[in-house]
Amino acid sequence: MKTIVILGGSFAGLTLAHKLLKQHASTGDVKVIIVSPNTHVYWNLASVRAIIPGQIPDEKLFQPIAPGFKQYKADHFEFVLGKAESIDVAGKKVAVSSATGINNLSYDILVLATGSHTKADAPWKGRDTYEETRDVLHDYQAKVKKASSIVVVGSGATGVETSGELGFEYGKTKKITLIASGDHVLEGTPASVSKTATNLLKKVNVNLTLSTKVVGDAKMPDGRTELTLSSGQKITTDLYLPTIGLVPNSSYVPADLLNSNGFVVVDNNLSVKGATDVWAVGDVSSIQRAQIVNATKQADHAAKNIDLAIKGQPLLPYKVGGDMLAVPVGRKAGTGHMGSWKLPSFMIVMRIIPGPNSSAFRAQIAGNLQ
Ligand SMILES: Cc1cc2nc3c(=O)[nH]c(=O)nc-3n(C[C@H](O)[C@H](O)[C@H](O)COP(=O)(O)OP(=O)(O)OC[C@H]3O[C@@H](n4cnc5c(N)ncnc54)[C@H](O)[C@@H]3O)c2cc1C
Ligand SMILES: *[C@@H]1O[C@H](CO)[C@@H](O)[C@H](O)[C@H]1NC(C)=O
Ligand SMILES: *[C@@H]1O[C@H](CO)[C@@H](O)[C@H](O)[C@H]1NC(C)=O
Ligand SMILES: *[C@@H]1O[C@H](CO)[C@@H](O)[C@H](O)[C@H]1NC(C)=O
Ligand SMILES: *[C@@H]1O[C@H](CO)[C@@H](O)[C@H](O)[C@H]1NC(C)=O
Ligand SMILES: *[C@@H]1O[C@H](CO)[C@@H](O)[C@H](O)[C@H]1NC(C)=O
Ligand SMILES: CC(=O)N[C@H]1CO[C@H](CO)[C@@H](O)[C@@H]1O
Repeated sequence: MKTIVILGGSFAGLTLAHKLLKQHASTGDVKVIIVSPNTHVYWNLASVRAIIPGQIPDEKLFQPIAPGFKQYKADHFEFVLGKAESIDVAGKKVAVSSATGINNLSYDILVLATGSHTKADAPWKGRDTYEETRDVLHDYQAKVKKASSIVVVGSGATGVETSGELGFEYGKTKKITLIASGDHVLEGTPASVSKTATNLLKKVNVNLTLSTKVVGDAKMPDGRTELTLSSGQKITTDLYLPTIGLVPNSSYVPADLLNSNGFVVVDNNLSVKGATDVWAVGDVSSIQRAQIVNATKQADHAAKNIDLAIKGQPLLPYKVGGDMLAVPVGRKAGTGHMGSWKLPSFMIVMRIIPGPNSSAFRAQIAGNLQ
């Protein structure tokens, strides 16, 4: 019996756990233990719309993890509500903090799937616990409702989507501003995609301030925020929503396994470089841009390779796919591209927020996806 410990209970970790459990259901030679501080998965892709009060109910944003694992034998699966604090790679154990204190958990195989968080306080990603994430989200919904001016900073997908959603809902009643350092939005995408996004943002009355950085932010006594711009101009806003800065959740990983940005370095088989029997998938891995599609693809692939490794067979190299991005702007339009092909708006609108209640999401979490 091999004990496989997976750290992180989100898209990558859960996909991998279900895959492994299905692969070994008949042989029963594998026990999967998930360690994660959250009891629910947060459909964070929809957070950009969910901060608008009344748009998406909590039940659609949070899915409980436990029901999906009821289908497996009790001695094949265990969920530990806790956080990895450190790894002893040579001794093959993880120190896990939980309600009962810190305990060492031994593994035969370890998978790092602890994802990332954002520098900003806004609920773009989950907090440690489900309750905390839900409360922060509710807090932001109340702030959005109360604000008469909102400044969003950063014109990557999250910034464009957030200001698009806010403009769609409040463009005529609140002052919505998007500030970006580049001279166009969605830098790195084909010019036509950036142009479409710009036009769509203007259509929903978003004030686009380009080639400008926020160099300072100060909370004022009345709760508003004063922003200092690189132009020297100072503006005050009721609500400041930065969207920049993704940080990998890797503080518990030995530093020699990380790159200079804190991502876990893997080889092309998704195995962690410099460690034995340790794998990494999802946002925490250095191999690809942090996207859910990549996270689940890696999880699928790692499940196959872990299987091959157990059997002592050659591993399969992971192929990094082509570039793709889909950015909804408001509830009725959007833009994006697949390689150099610009995606038509209707495809984005259908795809976006592929539904907190979409069958794919539910199946993923419930382990019904093949
Ligand atoms: C606003 C926004 C919109 C997005 N939209 C899209 C989109 O449209 N398409 C797309 O492809 N991607 C999108 N993404 C990216 C997507 O959210 C991530 O790629 C995805 O969440 C990565 O999944 P993950 O399982 O690797 O990690 P995460 O979802 O970050 O989950 C990490 C898990 O690890 C747990 N954890 C953390 N630390 C520890 C620890 N020490 N011990 C144990 N467990 C721990 C956490 O509690 C959590 O369960 C978006 C991101 C943002 C911020
Ligand atoms: C866990 O293991 C480490 C060494 O790997 C050891 O230093 C520590 O004392 C152990 N902790 C517990 C609670 O057993
Ligand atoms: C847009 O925002 C900038 C500050 O970022 C401000 O100086 C400008 O007056 C605003 N324009 C409109 C039309 O509101
Ligand atoms: C990946 O696996 C293959 C087959 O087992 C192996 O030949 C190769 O060396 C591995 N790659 C690395 C970087 O270790
Ligand atoms: C995954 O990551 C790669 C490499 O960073 C990137 O080009 C691609 O856009 C991402 N998404 C998909 C769907 O492959
Ligand atoms: C979500 O989908 C399921 C099955 O498709 C359906 O039974 C349920 O009512 C939906 N829930 C919500 C909150 O829309
Ligand atoms: C290990 C680690 O860095 N965990 C962090 C993951 O992200 C959450 C949410 O921001 C943080 O609270 C954790 O500390």
